[in-house]
Amino acid sequence: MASFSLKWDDSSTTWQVVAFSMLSIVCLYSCVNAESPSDTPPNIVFIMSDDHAFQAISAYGHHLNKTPNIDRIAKEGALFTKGFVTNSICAPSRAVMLTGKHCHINGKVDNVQAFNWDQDNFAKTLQGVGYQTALVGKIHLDGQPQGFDYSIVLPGQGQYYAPEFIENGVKRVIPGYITTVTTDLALHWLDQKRDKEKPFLLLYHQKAPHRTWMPEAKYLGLFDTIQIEPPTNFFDDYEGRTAAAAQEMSILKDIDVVYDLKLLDKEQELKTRYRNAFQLKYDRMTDEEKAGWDAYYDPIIEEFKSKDREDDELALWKYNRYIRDYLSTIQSVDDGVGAVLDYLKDNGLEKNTIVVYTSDQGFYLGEHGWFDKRYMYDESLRTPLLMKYPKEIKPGTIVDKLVQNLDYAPTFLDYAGVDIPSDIQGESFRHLASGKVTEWRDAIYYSYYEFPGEHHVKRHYGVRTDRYKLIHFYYDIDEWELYDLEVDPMEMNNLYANESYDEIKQSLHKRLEELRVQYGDSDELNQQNLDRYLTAKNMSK
Ligand code: SGN
Ligand code: CA
Repeated sequence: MASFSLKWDDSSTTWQVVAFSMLSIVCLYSCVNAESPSDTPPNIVFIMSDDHAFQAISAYGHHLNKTPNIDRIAKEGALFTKGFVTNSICAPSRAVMLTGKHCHINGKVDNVQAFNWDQDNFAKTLQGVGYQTALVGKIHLDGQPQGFDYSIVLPGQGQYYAPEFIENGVKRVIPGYITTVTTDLALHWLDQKRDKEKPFLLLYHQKAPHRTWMPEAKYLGLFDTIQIEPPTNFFDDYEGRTAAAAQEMSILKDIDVVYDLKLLDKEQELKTRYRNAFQLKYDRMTDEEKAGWDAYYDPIIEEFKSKDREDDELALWKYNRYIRDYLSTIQSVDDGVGAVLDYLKDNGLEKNTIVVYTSDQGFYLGEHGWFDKRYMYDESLRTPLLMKYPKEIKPGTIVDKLVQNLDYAPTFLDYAGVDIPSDIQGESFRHLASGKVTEWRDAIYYSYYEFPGEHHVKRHYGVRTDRYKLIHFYYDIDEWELYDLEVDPMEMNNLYANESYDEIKQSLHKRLEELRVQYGDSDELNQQNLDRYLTAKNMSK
């Protein structure tokens, strides 16, 4: 058996082959069952999907769907039950993931303003110490990605069918369905494009299950045999929560039956606001794909038009259509995870590769009557987080500490044995995953900025501890909300005016101020971010 080792050389920060026998390194890395020596830095496969609610991952104990491949990561490694984001929206979440810094520090506070790729990110750091790096799929940050030897990314949100990609700066359309195409591209890089002499970092980022939830042909109708019951607070009246009442993300009122629920009737009788936008998405399909699509949706359209549904009945009908499409898109994501895990296993890469599965934020699956995200309420503040690394993480580990997307960059640098830059605001959760619980944070900070904007979620910031949450909505209102998550996990009862919580309220206010100081946030910075946002949107101040 060939033996070799790669040794970290601190002085030159390059990988040096110290010894190897007859076989080439390329073969050693790709041969089945080849094992890496224990001091070899780990490879990292960071899988992120878009808008994937933890409620739609079976490892979290929910029963909406089955995600056997994603679940495998937790079964063989760790399941984080309190993974959160710092700002529940796509591009800002990704900027935090890359930089390890809050949005108000890295500058990407909303989906509108530009991201500055010139700043440091953990991929650049790993690249600088000899990692081979690649970014495949959705990133939602304009400009040429920096820190990646290879990148093939979606422009903006991307398209479900016949997706366009930007490959190292050059645009091309790739036929097929986005999730399978993205998986194929990731596998192709792993197998054919990667420099197999180096440890690698792969960011494999799916668009699904983002709106408008267009399933892959083979999964159309997968969830149609059962009637799905909505969450218990589906018919929320938002009492005591002004900002929650002001939103435009209601499944009953705001979902577009053509654009979101695919009721593109040939007679064009359903004339909704976004009908034309969906027509363009439908037109991207091949004739064969359209035939399969129509065979599934036409009878649904016919049935919908033949019945007069109103109020609660209509809301429940829309909920079922929404959730069925949403869950169907996740099946393709789960298949992709399975294919990548299998590749690692079949190529002797399993033991020395860290695999993380997460989403850019959580999502409402009918809680409060909603789709979308943005709020600091738990369904969108939380994000799924599963991680395996056989060398350090015991199968079936549960981590219930408060971690955030702020922590990914320092965690990966820690695993790679690289010093964590002092200006990174997150903390490595490596020791939590290995079951070593030492001192850890007792509270997290959150801030959301994109208002006035789509879905009308007002600007807010707040603090969450293990048990409590304090939120301040501002800009065109000035409202505080306080929740006791132990007695009210669905966040229906705003306790801010409840005197019996006065002491808790005061301590949360104090903790919130401390966190704002710790992370360098302030009302002045908020005002500057608001000004830049309004200027970018061409709105008056
Ligand atoms: C799009 C969606 C919104 C969604 C934002 C942000 N509308 O604008 O529903 O909130 O993205 O999502 S769509 O009609 O274009 O689908 S994010 O995940 O990218 O932040
Ligand atoms: Ca998202």
